[in-house]
Amino acid sequence: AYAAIIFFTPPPPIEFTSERRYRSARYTKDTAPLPSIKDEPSIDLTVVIPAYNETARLSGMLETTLAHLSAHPKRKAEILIVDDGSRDGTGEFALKLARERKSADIRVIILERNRGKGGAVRHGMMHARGRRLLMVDADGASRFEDLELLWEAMDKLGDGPAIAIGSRAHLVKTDAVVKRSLLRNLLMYGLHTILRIVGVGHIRDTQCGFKLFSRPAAGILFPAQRLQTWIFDVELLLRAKQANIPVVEVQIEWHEVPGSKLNVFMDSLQMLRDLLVLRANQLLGRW
Ligand SMILES: Nc1nc2c(ncn2[C@@H]2O[C@H](COP(=O)(O)OP(=O)(O)OP(=O)(O)O)[C@@H](O)[C@H]2O)c(=O)[nH]1
Ligand SMILES: *[C@@H]1O[C@H](CO)[C@@H](O)[C@H](O)[C@H]1NC(C)=O
Repeated sequence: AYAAIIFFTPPPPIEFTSERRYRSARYTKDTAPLPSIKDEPSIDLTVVIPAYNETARLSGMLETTLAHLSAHPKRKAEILIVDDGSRDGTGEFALKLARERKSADIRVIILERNRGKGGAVRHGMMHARGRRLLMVDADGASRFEDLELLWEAMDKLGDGPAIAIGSRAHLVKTDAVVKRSLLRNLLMYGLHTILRIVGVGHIRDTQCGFKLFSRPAAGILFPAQRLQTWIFDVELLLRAKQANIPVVEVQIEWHEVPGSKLNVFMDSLQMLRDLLVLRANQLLGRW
């Protein structure tokens, strides 16, 4: 069993030198070095957008994001688009969008190899400048304006480590979820059962792609994060529980967006494997 755990445990992520640099409207040809999560914050908010093959969905999502951010001019914000080794030119496309919107602070980081959503989010968080850090999916499934709900919830948690996460649990009985395929819903209930066993049963929706971290919380969680795949949220929430970081769930709007790249069968198997890897490594004290 021990050998199996070692075998299935992913190695720590390798960061290529090129991935420590970003491009932007100012740096289209060359690149500039990225800061570290260990540094002091220099702006109010970082929005991390993991993007894999997102040329179709990114521009609409970015549009609403920028519209909302410009409605709050006092809050200095940056957008970090992390191209997760896409093969459809997402990085170049993101850079084109950044050039079109020069006034916005958009940075594009291109990962050499595909890591998975967890790896892409982690990478963005490790190189963010914000006092608060938001992760949000590139598909625009969440309503970006709901950032304000997370923001207020975090204000109540104080200045230390804190997490405010979007929750879709209140939508379970509504069309948004009922209209999903039966298989997807069955898997959702299966996942809930396993999550209770893993130790994050107190969180009603672990998988929502809309989560806000205070910089102290991000500085504790992301350097330690090991899972690069879909289930990395669970690892973060479990680590938060162990570190006594307060987590508040906030109800947000959500609508299914066509074009999901989640492969229901294969990715469920992978999630199950990674949950076991996570729990086993924790029980053994390796993580
Ligand atoms: N599929 C996939 N998405 C990735 C990867 N790396 C980063 N992402 C990003 O992760 C986010 C979520 O991916 P989606 O394919 O939209 O997932 P989804 O099934 O729509 O998830 P829900 O919106 O929660 O239903 C998107 O912003 C992707 O671009 C990867 O390796 N594979
Ligand atoms: C990403 O795009 C490339 C090129 O279009 C394609 O070969 C690959 O299968 C895509 N990956 C996913 C998961 O859709």
